[in-house]
Amino acid sequence: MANIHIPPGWRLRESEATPESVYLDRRQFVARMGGGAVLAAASLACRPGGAAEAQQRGPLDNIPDTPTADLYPVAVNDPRFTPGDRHKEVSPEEIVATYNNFYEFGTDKDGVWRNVGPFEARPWELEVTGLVENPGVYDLVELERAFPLEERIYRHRCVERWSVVVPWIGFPLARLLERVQPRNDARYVGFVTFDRPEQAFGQKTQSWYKWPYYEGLRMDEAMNELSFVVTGMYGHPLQKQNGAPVRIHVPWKYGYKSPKSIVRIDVTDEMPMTFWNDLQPSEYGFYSNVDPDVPHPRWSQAQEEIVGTGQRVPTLPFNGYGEWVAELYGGRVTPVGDVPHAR
Ligand SMILES: Nc1nc2c(c(=O)[nH]1)N[C@H]1C(S)=C(S)[C@@H](COP(=O)(O)O)O[C@H]1N2
Ligand SMILES: [Mo]
Repeated sequence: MANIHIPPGWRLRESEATPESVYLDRRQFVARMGGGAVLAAASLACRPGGAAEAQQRGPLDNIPDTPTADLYPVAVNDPRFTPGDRHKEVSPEEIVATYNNFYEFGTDKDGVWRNVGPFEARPWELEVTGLVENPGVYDLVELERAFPLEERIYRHRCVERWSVVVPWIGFPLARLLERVQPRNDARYVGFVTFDRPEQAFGQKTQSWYKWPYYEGLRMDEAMNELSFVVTGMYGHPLQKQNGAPVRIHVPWKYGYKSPKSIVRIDVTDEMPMTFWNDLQPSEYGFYSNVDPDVPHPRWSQAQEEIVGTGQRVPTLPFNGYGEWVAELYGGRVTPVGDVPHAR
């Protein structure tokens, strides 16, 4: 396509990249949420979900009903995975549920939660295809009950230079892959998100994106103990705006490497295409490890804002998870050739 559309959030100049919410203290922020619902009602009237529903439903009211609700919260939280000395404070759920990237529901970060109403996130099937001994379509409920669920407090670092700390609930992707048994020739794992323009107005109206959203990992990355299949957050099943009912979280990579609401996992012998790499390969690589020393072509990655705190902190190589993953890349953070501007 001749015209590359850069998402609005990423078009910001360096000085403008600070999210609005970090300027507001918590009281102001919550007050604005309440007032915002009334203001937003007029513009929402023409959107799926409608004004009435938006006024009734708050940002924390987007947990789909599930017969697995009894599994949440979980008791297991292995402190080995919890961030160490820096940016370790868990972000309030009000922040994580109202400041989202999920372009299927529009590009306004604080509007996503208002637009997810029509999205039917349960029941849900997850298909595993490709180079595995046990391909198949799995009911998500079955998977939630098959693997012990645990909580992982992970840093999430968006390429736009904001970060949050989230208590996710789920199970390691490695457990699922062990169950389906990749064949010897399997080298990559691809993920594909739902395709439902009737339920996700961003898929219907933003035709310049190549829906559905797709991502991927190398097999050894996917098998790393950190790579997580997420079905819950903050002690309950996932909110729709955070990728209900099942998403991936890969904490040492930029946020776009963690696809939400996935319906398929493809095990392949070729490197899969990914949504952002496909759209803008000069800016977004396949590996996309968090790297403070490789600036985005349009902004530095040396620092990040912790959303909701007003704090700006140095960004860490591999987002602070180097001890788990540096060996996968021979010590380099950004592999050679991942993005053309990296040295
Ligand atoms: N399906 C899908 N997954 C997605 C995205 C998206 O637009 N669609 N955005 C990505 C980006 S850029 C980020 S930063 C994270 C945001 O996750 P959060 O809103 O739960 O914090 O989701 C990632 N996964
Ligand atoms: Mo992101």
